[in-house]
Amino acid sequence: MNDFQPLPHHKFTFGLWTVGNVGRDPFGHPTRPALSPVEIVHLLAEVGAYGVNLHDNDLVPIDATPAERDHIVANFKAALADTGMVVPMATTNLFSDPAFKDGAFTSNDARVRAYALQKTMRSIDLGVELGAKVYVFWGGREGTESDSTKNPLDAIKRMREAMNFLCAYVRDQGYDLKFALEPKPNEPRSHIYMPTVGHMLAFIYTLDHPEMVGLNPEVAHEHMAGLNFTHAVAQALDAGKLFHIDLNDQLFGRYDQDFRFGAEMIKQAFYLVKLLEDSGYDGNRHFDAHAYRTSTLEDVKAFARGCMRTYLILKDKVARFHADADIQALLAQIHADKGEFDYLKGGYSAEHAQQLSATAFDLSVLGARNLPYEQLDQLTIELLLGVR
Ligand code: GCO
Ligand code: MN
Ligand code: MN
Repeated sequence: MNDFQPLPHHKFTFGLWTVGNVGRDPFGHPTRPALSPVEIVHLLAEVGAYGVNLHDNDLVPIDATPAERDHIVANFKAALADTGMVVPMATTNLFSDPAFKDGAFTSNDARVRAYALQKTMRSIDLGVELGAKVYVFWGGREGTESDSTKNPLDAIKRMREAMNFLCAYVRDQGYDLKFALEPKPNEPRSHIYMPTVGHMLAFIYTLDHPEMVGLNPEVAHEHMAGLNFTHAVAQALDAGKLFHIDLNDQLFGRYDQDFRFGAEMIKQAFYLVKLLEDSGYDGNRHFDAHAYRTSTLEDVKAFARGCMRTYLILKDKVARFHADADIQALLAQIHADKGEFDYLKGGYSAEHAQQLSATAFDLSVLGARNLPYEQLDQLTIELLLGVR
């Protein structure tokens, strides 16, 4: 009997900012009290998470003295030791302070760009001290409202220079750390540079050390752009660049919702879990989501449990999909292949080209094939609805 209990090997993680979200939105004040980082570690341990991720300032206030920093970090490490929680990922807050109102690495102001680099170096040091192996970059302010204000070519160049500088810093320190870039199309800027997984993937190959840099795709961000998230993740996996993943849920065409994983688009969530599980992805499953603004503490815990439980239920559905005789029979029918074109798997050769040129294709036969996709999709829906 599968009880859908989260276990450490599932690698379920949450950010301090996720279950710590106080319910503030652009129209209203917080609806629940702030929890301290130590309280959040205990909450996450209680609900069965494996790890906790953080921005530098989720833990250490931006104006803390070095002594205050050391004291806070020591308390946090004690909470990790008490609970067995780990810190697999860390990141920098380059968006809250008004200094970053026109971006961090892409700001028009060289002083802001330099400060962003310095802040990130310190935050990388903190992340490594806490054990992080993945360092995320989400450039929420790296964009514009008006393109009169910034030349996009300058912005992309500045972003590249920043990544190259920080990769070199990590190498120079001898840190065992990879970077994961997180694209988002908009919010909080009207337009954010390199807005989707595809854009960011292309950017990575322009860096000095592309082998150190991969992606942190997020469900909500591709959905905000109206894109198929599973296809985006597949492209990252295919390139060997899925270094991390942010799971949540989000309807197309809405504000940045950050809902509980699987809360809205259950079919898309199923195909995503199927891809992650079938591909053997062994990184963290990080939930970058928060509870509804209407929730109080008990409901925040239910939110966190719900993210993990839905993932595990969908993982079970994936196993049922693979074991379902009717589904597998349809797939076998769809993929039936007499092997007459197996020679093309060997790629191009002059003989293959000649053989192919000499082949006659009967388009009426190809066009008349029965593709039982309605049947297959209905069986998938019935499986998800729990009647098979
Ligand atoms: C958002 C982003 C952030 C980042 C976080 C970690 O839409 O606000 O998803 O939550 O993931 O800053 O880099
Ligand atoms: Mn997001
Ligand atoms: Mn995110």
